[in-house]
Amino acid sequence: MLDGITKSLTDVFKNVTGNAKITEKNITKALADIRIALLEADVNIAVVRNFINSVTEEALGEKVLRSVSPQEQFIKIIHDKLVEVLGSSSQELKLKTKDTLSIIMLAGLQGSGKTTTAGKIANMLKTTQQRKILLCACDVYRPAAIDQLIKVGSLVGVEVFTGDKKDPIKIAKEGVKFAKLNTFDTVIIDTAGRLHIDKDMMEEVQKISKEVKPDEILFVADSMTGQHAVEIAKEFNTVLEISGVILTKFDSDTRGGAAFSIKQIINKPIKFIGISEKIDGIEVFYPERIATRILGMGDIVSLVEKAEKVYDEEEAKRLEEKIRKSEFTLQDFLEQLDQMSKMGPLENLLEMIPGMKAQMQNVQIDERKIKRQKAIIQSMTMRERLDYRLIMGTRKRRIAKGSGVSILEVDNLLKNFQKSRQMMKNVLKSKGKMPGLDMGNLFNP
Ligand SMILES: Nc1nc2c(ncn2[C@@H]2O[C@H](COP(=O)(O)OP(=O)(O)OP(=O)(O)O)[C@@H](O)[C@H]2O)c(=O)[nH]1
Ligand SMILES: [Mg+2]
Repeated sequence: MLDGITKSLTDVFKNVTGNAKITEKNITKALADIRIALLEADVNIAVVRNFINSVTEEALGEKVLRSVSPQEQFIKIIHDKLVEVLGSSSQELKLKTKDTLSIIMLAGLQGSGKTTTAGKIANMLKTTQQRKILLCACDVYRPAAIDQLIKVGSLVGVEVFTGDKKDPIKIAKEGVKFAKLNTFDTVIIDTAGRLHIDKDMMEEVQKISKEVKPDEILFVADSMTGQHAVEIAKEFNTVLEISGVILTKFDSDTRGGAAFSIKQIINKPIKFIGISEKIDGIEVFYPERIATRILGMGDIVSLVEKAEKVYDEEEAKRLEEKIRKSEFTLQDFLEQLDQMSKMGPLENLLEMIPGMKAQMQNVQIDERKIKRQKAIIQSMTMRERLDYRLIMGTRKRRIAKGSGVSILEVDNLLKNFQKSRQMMKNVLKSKGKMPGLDMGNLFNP
């Protein structure tokens, strides 16, 4: 699974060497190679473009860690972006509690694995949640389809509702009724596959869905079909409220295109992957694990994570020292604001300073204000940033003009800066025991 892309990426990383920091020049080649690797893995072109852009942006703005190489840092960035593309976190089925009937409907192309997956989900919910499950056979077109579901049902040990074996919508409706009458808590509806997107068949799933209002409509996609699966998913997503995707045949030699593209293009989470033909061949989809598997570089990723933590701790100590000595300058403040725009580590940073956390609780961080404050400080000369006392009348006017704000705003920033600096110092002195301090001042004037 995903071997091709893993190998290409491994080769790319071998080539990102040197000890300088990450620069546009030394990653251009790597990014070009990654782009090719992703396209070869059949990832959607728009997804590839976004991926490369966000990696570039992140890599170039990255703080340089002393204890790891730029190569290692770069790998960590790729890893994090992969996780993001794949969906960030795992997603569970959203079912009702057992005292109310939950309905799951499966839809997808012919041979994508719907019937097999219906059995796998039934088995999973039965064994892990002790649910009482009814499988509902709504594929009346392929002669052996109903028998196949009956076989799956007996393998798992759950009942199968077949109804009149003629009208899929009626079967679904009656199946649900039957389930309610007979105290089942979950119905799983297996639908007919389509060779291509076919209007009548699409209407049929749409009708079933309208009739029984499933809690989960899962689009079942064969991961071997690569990007093609994304196009199909898009079509299904327009007629159905798809709640999640299941990628089957992940055990096969898939190039990964589907996994990479689906979440980004239709913005629906991949919930499970099928990993064998067997009834227990289903796994929760963990973006983090898949990314690590693709990169095959879990060690490096955790190494960089550790280094980042050390860096943040050192940074916090440095900051603490500066505050103590009243050396915390507007330039420091600007750097913190920069950090804050990147995923808000400032909070984390300040939290590490003893006693600071409690003071940070009511701080609301307003992006626009942060931007304006940054603009104001950026309009100052370095000398001014290092010593705010140099900023007098005419210089204030120049700064205000340079950053497109009023003089009053510049004044406010300076006032708040001084006040907050003193407050932070006091907090440190009293180790957080001083009540009533509002740290929000500095960030939220
Ligand atoms: N290796 C592997 N095979 C799978 C997986 N899921 C399904 N299959 C196989 O794929 C084939 C098709 O599966 P079905 O469950 O019949 O597919 P379907 O979507 O119900 O097909 P139709 O009812 O014809 O639309 C079967 O041979 C399954 O054993 C999987 O995760 N891994
Ligand atoms: Mg089937």
